[in-house]
Amino acid sequence: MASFEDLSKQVITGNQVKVKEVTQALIDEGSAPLDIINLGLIAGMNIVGSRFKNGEMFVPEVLMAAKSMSAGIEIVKPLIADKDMPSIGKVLLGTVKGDLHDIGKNLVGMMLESGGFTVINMGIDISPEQFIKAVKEHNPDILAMSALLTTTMLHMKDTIELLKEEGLHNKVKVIVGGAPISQDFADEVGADGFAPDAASAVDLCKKLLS
Ligand code: B1M
Repeated sequence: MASFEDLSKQVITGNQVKVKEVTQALIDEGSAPLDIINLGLIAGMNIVGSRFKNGEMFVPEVLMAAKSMSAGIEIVKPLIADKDMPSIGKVLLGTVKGDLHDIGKNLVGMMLESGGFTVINMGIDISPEQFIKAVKEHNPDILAMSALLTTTMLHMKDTIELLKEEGLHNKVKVIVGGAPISQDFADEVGADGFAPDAASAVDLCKKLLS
């Protein structure tokens, strides 16, 4: 019988084939899709994070773990994203300039989609100018920015300032998130909200639009 522990272990070792196998087995055995993500895939990635921090794992291994986690998520995703659900709002999502981390941001996008939002995922390394251009083009209800590095998080502030300069700040709500981001930081840069994780991001977006 497949287990969440086994799935975490396969993520840690970066074994994409096994991650896919165990993910599929958990689905077949009736595990809830969100449990597979939270208790298996993310739990494994969290361990990778602390090992990376302690110098016990290195970038190539972390990348393999990240790829295997994404491979698992791709299998679970169709089970929780209900494309037929009417959209309750449009969210423009991206990782800020200079930042290549996208696993958490993609998870936020996936959860928002499953929560009924239309998500335009711009990807990584998005400059303030690119965000503004996309806001003008897509007219989203919410601009959602992710940052994982203390060196890139200040681009959130730059983007919000540019939004204000362009007279767009009243037309779109701004939310921020990512490991180094806090409510204090969000307040400081003038964001409308902060969410510590993907599930909270969905609640926050719903609250901001209600
Ligand atoms: Co990077 N990295 N990394 N890395 N990496 C961190 C972030 C780090 C904390 C590791 C460490 O030292 N402990 C550290 C940052 C230190 C700091 O600034 N304080 C770090 C570093 C230093 C670096 C490099 C500089 C390393 C180097 O080259 N020397 C480099 C920078 C590259 C760049 O971006 N320019 C780098 C590179 C990489 C990889 C490419 C190898 C890879 C990224 C692969 C990818 O994303 N495609 C990577 C990874 C995987 C990590 C760790 C290990 C894991 C990140 C992750 O995916 N976590 C990470 C350590 C850690 O976080 N424990 C680390 C799982 C993911 C589900 O969580 O992204 O936090 P997370 O998202 C969460 C919440 O934060 C939140 O919801 C998500 C899920 O609930 N959330 C939001 C995220 N965005 C949100 C937006 C919202 C709301 C919530 O609203 C808009």
